[in-house]
Amino acid sequence: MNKQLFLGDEAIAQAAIDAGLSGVYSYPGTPSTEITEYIQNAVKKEHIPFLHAVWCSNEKTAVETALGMSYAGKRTLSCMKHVGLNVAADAFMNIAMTGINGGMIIVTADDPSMHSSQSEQDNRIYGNFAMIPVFEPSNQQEAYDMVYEGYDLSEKLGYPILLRITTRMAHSRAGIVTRDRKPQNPIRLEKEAKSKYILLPANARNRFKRLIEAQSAFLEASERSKYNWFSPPNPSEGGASSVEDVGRAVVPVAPPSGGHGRERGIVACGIAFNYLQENFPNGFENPVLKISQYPLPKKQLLQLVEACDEILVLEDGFPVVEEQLKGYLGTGLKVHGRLDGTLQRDGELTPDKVRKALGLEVVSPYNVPEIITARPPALCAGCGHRDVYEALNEVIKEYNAAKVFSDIGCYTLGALPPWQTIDSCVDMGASVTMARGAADAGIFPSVAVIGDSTFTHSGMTGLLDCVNANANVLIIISDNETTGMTGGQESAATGRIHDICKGIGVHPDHLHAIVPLRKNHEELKALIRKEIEYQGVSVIVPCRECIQTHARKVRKNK
Ligand SMILES: Cc1ncc(C[n+]2csc(CCOP(=O)(O)OP(=O)(O)O)c2C)c(N)n1
Ligand code: SF4
Repeated sequence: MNKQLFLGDEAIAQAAIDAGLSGVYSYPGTPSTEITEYIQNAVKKEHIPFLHAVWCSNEKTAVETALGMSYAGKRTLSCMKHVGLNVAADAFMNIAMTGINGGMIIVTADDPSMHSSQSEQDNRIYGNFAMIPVFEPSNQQEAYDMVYEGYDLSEKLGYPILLRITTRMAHSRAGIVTRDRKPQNPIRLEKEAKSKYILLPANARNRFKRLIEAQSAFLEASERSKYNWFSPPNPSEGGASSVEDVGRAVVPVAPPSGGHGRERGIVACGIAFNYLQENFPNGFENPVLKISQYPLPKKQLLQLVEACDEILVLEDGFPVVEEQLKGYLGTGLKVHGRLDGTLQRDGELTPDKVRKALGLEVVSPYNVPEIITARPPALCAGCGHRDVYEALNEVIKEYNAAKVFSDIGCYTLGALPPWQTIDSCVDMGASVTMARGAADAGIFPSVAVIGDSTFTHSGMTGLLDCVNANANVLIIISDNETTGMTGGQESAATGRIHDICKGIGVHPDHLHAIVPLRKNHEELKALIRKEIEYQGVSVIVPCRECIQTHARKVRKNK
């Protein structure tokens, strides 16, 4: 038996390698980034042949590339943070129509409580929307097993699987039992490939019918899944159940106490099951339905409903299951959870919140010592973004109504003191497009500040719109030659940002490169001033490597 300590992200990565992965295609985003990084490191360390581990320009290109590998019959993975699936959604929804050939798993790492995100979003809804199976592990070992076995299921069903994890699952460690490594699939093309992948209306209608027909197989897979199980009340005791009752149960169940029993059943989804276990280390007192695979296992749900008058739904994220239960189980059954206030509607689920929802006293053994105070994030000393904001601030002060639309990356910290330069940060690429819209509305000067990775992810098309419209905007691409915010992954167009802008059609007279250093402060200010005054599209590319990425490279070379 090989047991190793892994982060949830690492367990997923190792499982994919062990399952015979041929390609991981991703775009970085906390808390998913470590999956792809782990595979990249493993490829280097173990010299795994024919395993591609690649950062793509964005999540959509990543998922589509993964589909190309699956088309050839090989196993593939694509990982992203929750908002990344919004970017990949066009591909994602249509892959549910085409189906797959080689096994395909798409990982969405959701971030309830928004520890490092601009929105809270539960991507189980995307799985439901696309009508494909969803896995939601309750612990890291399950995450490993689900990925290891998930490729077989994906190939058997002919559809991709969405693996949904949350921040705690991704970033906490557990001992993982790993399994034997399988060989990669050979290239294996399908006979009916054209009718499957050419989604012309006639084919697409057939494919959608197939997807609808496949739902019964997905439901059967959920109902038979070892990751979903119902622990019924023991009929003779009138309360708790025994381990034997649940077949694959992983927790012993204690005798009933204090009048708890069959009247209140608990549905615990994904990591919420883990939190429930934490509160009942000696076994559950209520009937429990554990759910880690979707579509919802109807058979087990009906068993739970028969055994209980009320149901408490524990899930980390949106009230996805709670809403479905309220809908399809009809009236007469009380369903509690995030919708009726038993649990807080927003924010991450925690063992203490579960405890409170169960009506138990919350005693937190961990108090944060007073000496620890909150420290707001800040740009590193010596960061090139600082030089950009210092110059920009001095120039825009000369105008009454300047607006600076920004984007997502380290440079978003320009929102905070001492700079407080930026007026927006919405979604990747929105700086350029919002600046154009505001300019159209009459805002002057209308400036965008965007990072290099964000620019190649989603800013380039917006710049083309600006060029086509000859919008009166100044776009500053603050190029630090890396994807700084997520830990310094390579940026898709390092060394080529200037040429890309030229290719998009920015006039060479209004396209400038400069090194953002104190000694160039006056020159940068003069450039900004000059280009604000130009009536049309101007782009300034201040370019200096992120000092953290640079320091990492130096350490590595030593
Ligand atoms: C759709 C989406 N994907 C991924 C992320 C995670 N993310 C936030 S900023 C960023 C890129 C930052 O790189 P860059 O634009 O070069 O700016 P830097 O942090 O280097 O200053 C990423 C990948 C996100 N917020 N949204
Ligand atoms: S990590 Fe790099 S880009 Fe981010 S603040 Fe630090 S120096 Fe600047």
